[in-house]
Amino acid sequence: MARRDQTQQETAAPPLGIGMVGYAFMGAAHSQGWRTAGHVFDLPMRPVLAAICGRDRTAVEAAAGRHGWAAAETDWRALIARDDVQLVDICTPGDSHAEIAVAALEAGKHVLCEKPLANTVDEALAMTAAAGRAAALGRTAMVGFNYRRVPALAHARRLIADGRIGTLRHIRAAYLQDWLTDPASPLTWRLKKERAGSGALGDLGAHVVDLAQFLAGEPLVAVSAVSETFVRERPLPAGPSGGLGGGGAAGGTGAVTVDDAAVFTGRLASGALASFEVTRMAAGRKNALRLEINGERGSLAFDLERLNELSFHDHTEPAATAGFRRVLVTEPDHPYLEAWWPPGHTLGYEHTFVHQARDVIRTIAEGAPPVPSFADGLQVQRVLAAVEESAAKNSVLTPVPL
Ligand code: SOE
Repeated sequence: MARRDQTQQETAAPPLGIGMVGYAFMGAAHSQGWRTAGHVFDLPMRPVLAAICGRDRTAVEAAAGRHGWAAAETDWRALIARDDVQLVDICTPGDSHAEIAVAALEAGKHVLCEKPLANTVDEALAMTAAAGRAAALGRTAMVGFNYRRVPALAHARRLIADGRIGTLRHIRAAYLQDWLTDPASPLTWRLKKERAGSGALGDLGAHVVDLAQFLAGEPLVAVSAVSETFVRERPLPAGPSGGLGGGGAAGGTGAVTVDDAAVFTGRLASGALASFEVTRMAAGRKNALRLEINGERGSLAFDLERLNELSFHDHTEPAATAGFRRVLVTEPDHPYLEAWWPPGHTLGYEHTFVHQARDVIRTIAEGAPPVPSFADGLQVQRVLAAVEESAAKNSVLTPVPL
């Protein structure tokens, strides 16, 4: 691994002060990204973990110590106002994304915002407009679709763009988790519409919709959906939860106001067909994000639980020897792999956040257009809204006669 010498980097690269709002699961993952990126990649700016923000002083100070932040704030407005913060990283539930992002951009800060960009299309529109105004002043606004930074998926995007599987016909996507299978699992914020916007759809569907559009290089133009809330009442949680399933129950129950699962089909601009399944109730599936793309010249397949691998079938090869083969995506000329370990020494989930930090910093330093931009996040939001609209209208369901 081509580790950079810290002292040399400190003198060579100007600092970029990061201020992060939120310190739970995503806060921890992003912290790792900011901490590590400058030690692995040659970066034009040096990320400095200036301050982290959360409402509970004791908890946020503990998080600052654990994750390496120099200071802790309990008010996000105070975080934005700090002179040592040039980039605001938003890792809060979706209901606060728009307010924080717009305020940060208007204060002249760069912004990285966790997915889904917002809870509604209107919020995403306001954020995208603010990002447009800020871009004119040289500020970057990026949305945290971290799975674009899995080397195998970035490699798949390159292969598709290079025509290696030809004209696209199908995208098959599933994102399956199981942490809500137990009806006794508590009613955390992820199950409340006013906090999370939607359920498996916004949480997991946002990732696979973004990936489908990213890989195909074109948008979804129509969808048809069904969704379900299998467990409509759950125990109230004992306290705030940083994890997924939450801690214990407090006594009493409350209503689940989001979907547990959604299944939808879609048509891409080129006419290719796509299918999606997202659920947090697929018993035994922990973080199974699976994609298969079929083109007229070949196919690609990916499974996040084996994220160093990409399956590739070249349909132009003689049938006698053609077939899916496993490409181990750990070569130095694979995306993001130039600075990591020797071939075969694999990466994991957390590296996507290191790669994200790398890309954000390079984008800011180069003044390049952000990818994925808030406009990309808005496009995903529009797809999610269309899925919800279709699922709400049972008219899209054509009954099958018994
Ligand atoms: C929970 O389902 C979750 O943490 C998502 O919110 C993340 O975006 C995904 O990366 C892993 O699962």
